[in-house]
Amino acid sequence: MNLEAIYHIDDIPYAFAVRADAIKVRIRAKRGEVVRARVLHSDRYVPYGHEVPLELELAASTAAHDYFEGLIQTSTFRVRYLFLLEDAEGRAVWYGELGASVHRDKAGLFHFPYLNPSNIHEVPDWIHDAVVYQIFPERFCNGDPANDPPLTEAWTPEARPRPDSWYGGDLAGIRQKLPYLQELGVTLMYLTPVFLSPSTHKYDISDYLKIDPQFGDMELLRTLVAEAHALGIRVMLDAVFNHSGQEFFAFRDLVEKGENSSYRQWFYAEGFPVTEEPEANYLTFATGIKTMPKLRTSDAELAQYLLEVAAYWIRETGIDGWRLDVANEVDMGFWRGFRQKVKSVKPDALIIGEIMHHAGPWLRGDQFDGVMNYVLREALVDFFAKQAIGVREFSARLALNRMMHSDAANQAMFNLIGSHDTDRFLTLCERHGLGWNDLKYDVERLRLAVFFLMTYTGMPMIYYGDEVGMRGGYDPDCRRPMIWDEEAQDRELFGFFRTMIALRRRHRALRRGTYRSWLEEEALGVLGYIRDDGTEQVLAVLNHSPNPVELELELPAGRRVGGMLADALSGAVYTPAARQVLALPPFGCMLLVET
Ligand code: ARE
Ligand code: CA
Repeated sequence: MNLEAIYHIDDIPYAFAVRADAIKVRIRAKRGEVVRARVLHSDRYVPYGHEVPLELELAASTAAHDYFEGLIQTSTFRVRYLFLLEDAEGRAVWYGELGASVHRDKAGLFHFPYLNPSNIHEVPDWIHDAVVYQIFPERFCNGDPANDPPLTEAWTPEARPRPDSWYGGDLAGIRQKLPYLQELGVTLMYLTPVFLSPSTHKYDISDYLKIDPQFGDMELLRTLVAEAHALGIRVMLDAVFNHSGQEFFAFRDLVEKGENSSYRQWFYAEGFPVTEEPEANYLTFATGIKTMPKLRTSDAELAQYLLEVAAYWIRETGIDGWRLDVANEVDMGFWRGFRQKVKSVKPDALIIGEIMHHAGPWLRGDQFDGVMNYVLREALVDFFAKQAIGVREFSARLALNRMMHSDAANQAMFNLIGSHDTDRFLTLCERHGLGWNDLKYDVERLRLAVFFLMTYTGMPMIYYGDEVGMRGGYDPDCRRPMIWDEEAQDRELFGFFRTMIALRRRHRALRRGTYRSWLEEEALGVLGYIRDDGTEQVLAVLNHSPNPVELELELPAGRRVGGMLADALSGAVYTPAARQVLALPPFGCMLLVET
């Protein structure tokens, strides 16, 4: 056995509390080597030798590793454990706090000393059922021409925005389109910033306590939230606390009073007087973005101000959470206070960090619930849009992404295929068109990605307009005004989004079940996986190739239910049989559910 590959630490994501009386443990080993994995556990204070064995399940695999996991129940909240791994030849290795050994006594024991409530990464229960819709307010719908900015351009499907184009979208427009969102089936909308700011994107905030008049006012936001709630749709706003805009009162004070400003500690002035032109002598977002002076969130006074802002909008308008801009560059101590504040005002508020890379340090339960899952998006783009990786690599990348986090964090991810910061997915498909026999299959690959998103673990997020086939390259092209003209929309695609959302909402296993890879047919390009919530099992199969495939497949071993299976998409019914022949068209998919 490859001892070098075995890994476990008594910390997230290898050991974490999942409930008041249970912890999950994971252990990693070389792929294909361990045929049986067990954890032996007991209360920390019972004499050695009284440990209870628990069989671990193979939860995920990457090219190099297998991950096994299991749930340890504890009635005393004190857990001591060690692993026992066996290979195909029956050789056994013990693994504990002292490392790997063939002698149990030399391996030592891991400890989960006490399961205190604060060990649990608590996420709001409603997130499991959420389907998210992201809105860029300036571009979603213009419901009130009276508040349009002076240079508002025509809202047409041909519009191609520049960084400073205006189209007049606003809160009144979002309000008008609530029935549309309800028809689509989404249950949470996330709006990029709506506060006073000179730009179209409003990430350079002038006043954190005021809605930009181009969008509406506080009263209108309150109405929008109330009406959305009445339709079962929650609302999240964007908190931009990494930096302010240049017009923010505290920054103006700093520029005016320099060293003597009471807000000196709120920013990072590199010299005095503070100058904005031609070069900024203060730290900013990214490099040289002088419109966005960086905020010193480690400053207690500033922190208190911003926490009040966060609480204010929840109290005043009833919003259901915050998406946090540039979340990984803000002080972590600030985020801990933020979580306490937000959850004290609204215990089931959702906190989502914007982190484009691995986010483990922020997802330990003391800062965010989840993040915008750009790591997943990269895998979806490489697999579905670019066709740059095969089934096994895709599955491995999903696995690694999941195994880096606790279950709660995985469930609280905003799983996206695109956003206001990326190329649109359909455009990426087109750019990487296949072109075989003039069959491009671009929309089909978008559909397949959506099929995946709606059947995967975590919250699916739709970027406005993707559901009607909108196109667009990188910022600002991905922010074209929403296409409302039904003639110009892809209605069939809209129907597919709707169907997939409805299926997710109908099948609890798709929302709350475990995810297990089931088929990885590299040569055929077929991926199959199982979602299982303990009472229901749903099997998803997708053909990631331009060829029709027929495959005789073995239903997963240990299937609890022997009933008939039906493809929830086509309605085709399969009689129970150990082996089953399934046919999938190019880029086709099926969702087998029990009937
Ligand atoms: C403007 C231009 C862009 C240009 C950018 C940077 O329009 O073409 O690329 O400046 O020079 C907001 C506006 C943007 C605006 C920006 C600056 O929406 O239109 O862009 O302000 O004025 C990193 C951060 C991540 C951040 C992205 C943009 O880690 O947090 O950059 N995303 C948030 C928001 C943005 C917003 C801001 C931050 C600023 O979602 O909309 O921009 O408030 C790799 C890196 C990532 C990097 C990413 C950039 O993946 O690893 O760390 O993200 O590229 O795409
Ligand atoms: Ca308007």
